[in-house]
Amino acid sequence: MKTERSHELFSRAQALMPGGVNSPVRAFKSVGGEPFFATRAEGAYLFDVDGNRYIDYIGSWGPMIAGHAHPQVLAAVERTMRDGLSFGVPNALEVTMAEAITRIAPSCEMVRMVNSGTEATLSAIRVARGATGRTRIVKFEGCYHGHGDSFLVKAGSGVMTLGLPNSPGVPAALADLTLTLPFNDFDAATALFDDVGDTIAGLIIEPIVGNANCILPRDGYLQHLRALCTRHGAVLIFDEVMTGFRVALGGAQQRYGVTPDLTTFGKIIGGGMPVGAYGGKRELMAQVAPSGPIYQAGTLSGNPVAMAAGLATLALIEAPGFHDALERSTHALCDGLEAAARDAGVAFHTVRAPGMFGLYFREGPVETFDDAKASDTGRFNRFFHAMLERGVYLAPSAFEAGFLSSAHADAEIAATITAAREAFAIAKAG
Ligand code: KE4
Repeated sequence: MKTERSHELFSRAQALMPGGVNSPVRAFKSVGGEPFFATRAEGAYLFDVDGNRYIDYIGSWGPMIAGHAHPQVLAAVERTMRDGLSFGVPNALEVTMAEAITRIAPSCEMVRMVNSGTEATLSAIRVARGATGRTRIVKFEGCYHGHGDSFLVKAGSGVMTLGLPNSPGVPAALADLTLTLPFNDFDAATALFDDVGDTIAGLIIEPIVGNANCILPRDGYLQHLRALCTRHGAVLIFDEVMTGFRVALGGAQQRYGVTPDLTTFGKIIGGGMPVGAYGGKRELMAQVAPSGPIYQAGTLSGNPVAMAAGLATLALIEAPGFHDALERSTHALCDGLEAAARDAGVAFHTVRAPGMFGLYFREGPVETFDDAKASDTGRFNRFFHAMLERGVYLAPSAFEAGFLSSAHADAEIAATITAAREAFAIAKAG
């Protein structure tokens, strides 16, 4: 596989940007080797500077649920940008976006647009702290909520990928206000709330964990956390930056029938442009400036071009049957990979949710962070590179989820499984 031009670009990049990238997980640190540099993307495919084509199971880490460069999204961007790129005053598309989010996720009576998932989660815990007057937050080991100081405690995604227990630069006084729980452990959650529940401002969770590989909530677990937060007056925050609009149109809260007090969004609602959002109960959101004292702001929040890209993407995924089809293709992919692994005699397990999946080189089930960590990362890394050489781009970390789009059709899934048959043998050989 030709990699000369990517190599040359990466050499230049490393002298100019930390690790040669603008986001750590892109650097291939945990899987080894060097990242490829993309030139363009279309549908289910990425193309790199050396002329290689990949079936893309990352989709820019979630936004590209309708496939890359969808004509309707591009047309909306082109149409909108001709009237100006940013106004710094309200524009009608912000209202349309707020109407769409509050309609699709009715737990959000009010919403505020921001520019990233990190901004959304930072703001949500500030609202929880401001509204309750309490200071402690609860997060879950392995969950990632962006790079806000309070979240870089036993976090997942790139923090875990790089094996960073917690990040330097986060004052201990602040980190001490973040309590962590093991995901899917009912008793640990009950014990913590019984002990200090009345000091907890908010609990933030990925309702389906997508940043420690992929882990589903056990039956009743989200309901259990809902009851604990209600009983102790803590704000329940669903971080749906990844799951929102993906695992169901209304996200994990619709799929599991649990209503959070606040929800954070990102990725899909920007359609590839920088967008995040947070929203929830009116009594909480009304406390955000300028209607209330809890401050949060952003120069480009609600940017018309970003709103146009997000709204065009939401219009595509609201099509009847969109998520059913996405769920079917996710199962087809994972069933095929598991069959290929069985034929190769490799211990392998997949965790699935509509449009997202986790690959584990171990027998199932995988229901906790410790289960996820017991996967054979050496085999994953060899599998990753064998698949890349065969034109399939998986998450460059054993601790990330993969993503499908509506552009991943039978042909792409069949080609992926064909590549996997060889890649499993290579992974096993060591
Ligand atoms: P951003 O600030 O990266 O837009 O969103 C942070 C975030 C918040 N919450 C959840 C559940 C998330 O998954 C993320 C970001 N996801 C990672 C992928 N694991 C983004 C990829 C990256 O860091 O480059």
